[in-house]
Amino acid sequence: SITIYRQDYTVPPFLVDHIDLTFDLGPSVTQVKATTRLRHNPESESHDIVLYGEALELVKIVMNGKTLAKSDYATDNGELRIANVPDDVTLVVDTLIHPDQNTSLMGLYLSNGNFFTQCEAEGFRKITWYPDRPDVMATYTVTIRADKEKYPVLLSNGNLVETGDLPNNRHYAVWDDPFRKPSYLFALVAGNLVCREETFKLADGRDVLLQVWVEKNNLDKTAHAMESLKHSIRWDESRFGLELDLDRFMIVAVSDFNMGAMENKGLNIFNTRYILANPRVATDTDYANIESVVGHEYFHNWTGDRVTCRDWFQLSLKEGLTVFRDQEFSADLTGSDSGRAVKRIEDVRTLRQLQFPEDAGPMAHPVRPDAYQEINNFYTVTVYEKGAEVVRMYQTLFGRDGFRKGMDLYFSRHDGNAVTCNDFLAAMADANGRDLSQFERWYSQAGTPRVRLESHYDEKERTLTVSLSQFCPPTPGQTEKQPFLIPFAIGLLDSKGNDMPLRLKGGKDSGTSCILELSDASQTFTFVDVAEKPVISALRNFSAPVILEYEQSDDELLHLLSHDSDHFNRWEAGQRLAARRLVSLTKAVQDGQPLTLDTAFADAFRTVLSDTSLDAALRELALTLPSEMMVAERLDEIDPHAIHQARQFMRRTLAEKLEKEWRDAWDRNRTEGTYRPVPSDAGKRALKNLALSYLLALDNPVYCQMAIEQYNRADNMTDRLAALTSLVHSGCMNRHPEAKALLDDFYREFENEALVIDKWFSLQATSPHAGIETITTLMEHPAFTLKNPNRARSLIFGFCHNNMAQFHAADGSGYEFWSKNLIELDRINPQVAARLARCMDQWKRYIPSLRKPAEQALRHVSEQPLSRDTREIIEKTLS
Ligand code: BAL
Ligand code: ZN
Repeated sequence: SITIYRQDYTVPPFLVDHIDLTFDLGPSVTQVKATTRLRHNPESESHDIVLYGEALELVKIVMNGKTLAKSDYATDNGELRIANVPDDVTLVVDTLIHPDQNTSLMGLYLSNGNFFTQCEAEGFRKITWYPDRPDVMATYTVTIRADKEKYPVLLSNGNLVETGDLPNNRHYAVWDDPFRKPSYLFALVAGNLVCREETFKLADGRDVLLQVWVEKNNLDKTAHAMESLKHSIRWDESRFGLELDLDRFMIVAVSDFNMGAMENKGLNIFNTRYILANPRVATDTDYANIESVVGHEYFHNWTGDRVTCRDWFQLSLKEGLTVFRDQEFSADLTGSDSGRAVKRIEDVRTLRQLQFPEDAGPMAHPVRPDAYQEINNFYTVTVYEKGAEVVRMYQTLFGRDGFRKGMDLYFSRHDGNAVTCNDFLAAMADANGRDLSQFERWYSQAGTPRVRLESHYDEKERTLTVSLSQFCPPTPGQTEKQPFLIPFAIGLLDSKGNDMPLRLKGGKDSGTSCILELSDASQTFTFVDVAEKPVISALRNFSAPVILEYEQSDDELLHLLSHDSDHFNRWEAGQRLAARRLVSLTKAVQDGQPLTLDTAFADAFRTVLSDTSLDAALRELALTLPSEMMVAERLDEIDPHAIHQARQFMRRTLAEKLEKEWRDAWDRNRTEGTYRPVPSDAGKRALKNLALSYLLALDNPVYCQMAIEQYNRADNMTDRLAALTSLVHSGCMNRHPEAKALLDDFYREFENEALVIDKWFSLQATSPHAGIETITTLMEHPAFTLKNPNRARSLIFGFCHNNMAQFHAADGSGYEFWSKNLIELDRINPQVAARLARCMDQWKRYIPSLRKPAEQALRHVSEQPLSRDTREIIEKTLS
């Protein structure tokens, strides 16, 4: 495959002022006519027009009125080049495409008989030949013609300017988008859809039309998406002064979709899973995800659409920034400090669980990658989540006001343009009068930096010296790393647990929390007037995406767990206590030693559980043990079975020792009245359901019965699904026929709710009791299909990615299952397949007995014909 390098960027030889697109829609044949006005780019030395196309049937190209002969242009590897073209050109390109054969879900495709498009990153080239690159921005006029009865609704970006009837029961609509945009933001939807709509008043007094389009049977699940959209509009107005620039803003839900959602200008297209919700079918988590994804796509209108990326290496320019914005949006919407902390903890958990392993594995890449074979493979947790952490660090360094100044300058400089990560950095630097050249390394260097902390308290001098040193391990293609600029938040607790006033030597008072700026390989900071030996609260609120290496004693961690005013670090202390024990328990399992859990630890958990002054949501997070994947991260060699057994042992022991408290928690956190997906109620449900899952670890029929009753009584999906999941995952299901019947009951009840059936597959696929036979049986279920990404993900990813105990079966059957399905899925949908390929990222760290079958499975896949997407992943994983 061809590797594309960031350094090879050249400006486009021709720019497009306007494109006129006409679609004659048919499921098996769609005609596309693209009329483009091109103009030579004075910054380019080339006079060649370069168009990109894939899986297109070219009918003809007409340039300035003359039909081109085959000899007038050259095609090679998806490029069509017309050499030595005059400065001003009108190009008419006629093509045929075949939506019903398009299983890749890129370009124009069908879902439940309706037409949808997905163009990011390079899907527009599956619609017509075009300079499909993000730095070519044009205004669009789109005419859609289709059968009136089958496709009554015809949508595209911008404003609806004309509709009418045509012969043969057809009709048409013309849409005009006055904002210049790259082709990846183009969208078209045609089909039998209905919408919830509202007129909404913007801060400047303008009325805008908001619409959420769905299939008819889903109209009753659109209220939350609409509310989330209105919250998003208000939030961007008040926090960033950014207004909606269109008269109409549309959201469309589609059930076959590769990604979560897509920010097409004025016509966002969403995976149904991030739109549809009512209490019967959606969990608290679904509600929260919908709010954040609706926000995310809406916020892209400024950070992505108005200011876009110069090239795909700059992807994090829009994604890191927009994830940061959606994180802040969700945090602000909770309306409380503890709500903000809950959100922060959840986000950091995702980062550590998914991005840290990526940064330490074969696919490690900088936030701004230097090279790729297939750009789809770089929509990663590094670009998104680590990218968001990088953006967050500007705010940590400059404060909210300084960050806002940087944003304002960024928009005033770059609105309407395609720019780079360095342009964003320069706006932040200039607005705040700082040289940020060192900070740029966060964009250019891959790998998670480790920060080592050592401290010394001088009782006589009453000083505390804190030494910080940093080291970043090598990653593919980057052996040596330069020091990062790391904002390191720190606080000191006295023996009573109170925050101590901070004063750095030679500096002024800095409150009770301050940011140390670590810029050298190692640096020492001295605090003066420190009245007693403090307990250090380090890296508060996770102020930088680093791994902290700081050996604190159990006593110190217990002190932080009980008292830290930084909610994040209270949680962190509990996680460190648990992780430390999980690592030694894992070793004990491996060595055949007896497993034990100390009373001090159980008592600490008991105290948290019983501390009703703490929000239920925070208690739930604190009492959830680090995942198996998190434990694996801390070990040089991964023994999945030992990790699983260690964690199960700890869960069961905590269940036994805290049985009474778990019971109380289950009893006292029932929510009253009608279901509301608000943080306070959701937190209670989460704690109650965590309690239930601990109790079920006790293998006591009383608790099985309790779960069955919760299932039967539940008036919402959160409680129902939690009960069912606990029953299945605890093994209760296998021992009690009454419990087993619930799984069938659940299926029958929700047979017509695809998203709930996804949950049904996924909860079984992730069960520690689900061996390869169970999974194979589920694959044969009539409701299973590889063609629908959500369904494929629910079962196959559920098993391969979220069922460590079973996927790593000693006989290699899990890996064989993976390779077989990967090969099949790759023929249908390369993008989704390449994600599945990532399940083996860590194989070199498995214990030797697993490494062998893992390598076999990988080699078997690599010997097949593969898409560019999957090939890139497999080769990097094997190298
Ligand atoms: N731009 C792809 C989907 C998203 O990040 O919003
Ligand atoms: Zn995004």
